[in-house]
Amino acid sequence: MKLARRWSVPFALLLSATACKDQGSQAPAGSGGGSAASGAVIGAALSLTGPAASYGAQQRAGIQAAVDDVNQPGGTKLNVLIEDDASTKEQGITVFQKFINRDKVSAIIGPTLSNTASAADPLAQQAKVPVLAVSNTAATGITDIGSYIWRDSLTEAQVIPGAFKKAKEKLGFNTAAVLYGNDDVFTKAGYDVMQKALADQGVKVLGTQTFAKPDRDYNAQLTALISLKPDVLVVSALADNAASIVSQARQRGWTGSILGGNGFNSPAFIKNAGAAAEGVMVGTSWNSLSQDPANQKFLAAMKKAGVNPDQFSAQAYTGVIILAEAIRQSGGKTGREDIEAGLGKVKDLETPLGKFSFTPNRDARHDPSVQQVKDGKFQIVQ
Ligand code: 1QQ
Repeated sequence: MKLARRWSVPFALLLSATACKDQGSQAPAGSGGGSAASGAVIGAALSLTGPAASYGAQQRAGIQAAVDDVNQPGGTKLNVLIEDDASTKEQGITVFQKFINRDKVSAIIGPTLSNTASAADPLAQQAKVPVLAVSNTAATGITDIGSYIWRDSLTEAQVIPGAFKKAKEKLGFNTAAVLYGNDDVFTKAGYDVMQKALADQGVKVLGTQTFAKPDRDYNAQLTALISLKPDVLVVSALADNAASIVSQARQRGWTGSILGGNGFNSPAFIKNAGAAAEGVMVGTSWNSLSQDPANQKFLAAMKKAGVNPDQFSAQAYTGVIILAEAIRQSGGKTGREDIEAGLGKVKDLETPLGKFSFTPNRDARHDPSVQQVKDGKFQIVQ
């Protein structure tokens, strides 16, 4: 493990890319956040192992690229400590405790899953440490935890209704069958939003089945759903489960369309599902085709890092940019309360996600897009 660089620059937020490079790197002892002498330290709780690891790897790359971009001479300097939340509530709590009490971070990015956030965020709220979620999309139960919890990730409720509307226009369907994970805050919340969006668009749900994250065989559920002869299959799942579900549906002879939720927005889903992923449609927070200079800068940074970017790296990169802006809005002060106050002043910030502001409830506000898998890649649906 490399130690984070430290500068004695008053009011500079020290961002060290080196701290991000080692998976599961521990905080350098004594690198407490928020002191003027050492600059501020930001903790990032990311799923580097477990079922959400494909998202965490992209998030780490996005944070690292943003740190390099922000950490220019004359710019805000940040030191981001990355820890593995292992895709679980328990490890998420442990990492948050470490960030809050030992590292004394000024703010926390993450955790990756809404499921983990629902358990860990209350600790930060209690300790008055601002949290910026960069991938939590459960519509309720995240920013509702309290005034220190913010997010730059659009919720499923902000993305799915529009995505399903566009899918209906493009694909034309009147009936659906639904499969969702019932042991995860995000997959359950996504299901609630999907059900409402289908009803609002006059789509009849012929049947609903559930699975749990450790499941690997979905044939019983898929056989039941396919026998109902729906026009479309709708799935709320994390990327690992999603890839197996889509593959097994195709193996069972399903040739119809498949609509996913945010869990599908990972190239890992396409890689693991292979040809079975073709045609899958999903709403997304990130328009990869955006010509906005902020997105072009992000794409160039990821290219330089040798990483094929996705929505999760774009949102994580944006998280760092937002924290840097919050510090700028606070006149360069990096304490917990300074960042909290600065976040409240972030408005119309140019980011890879588009012009970004927070809603009064500290949720994200920017335009979503829709993408579809074509030729083994996500392509933006115009
Ligand atoms: C959540 C999600 C996951 C699919 C991605 C991290 O959106 O848990 O809220």
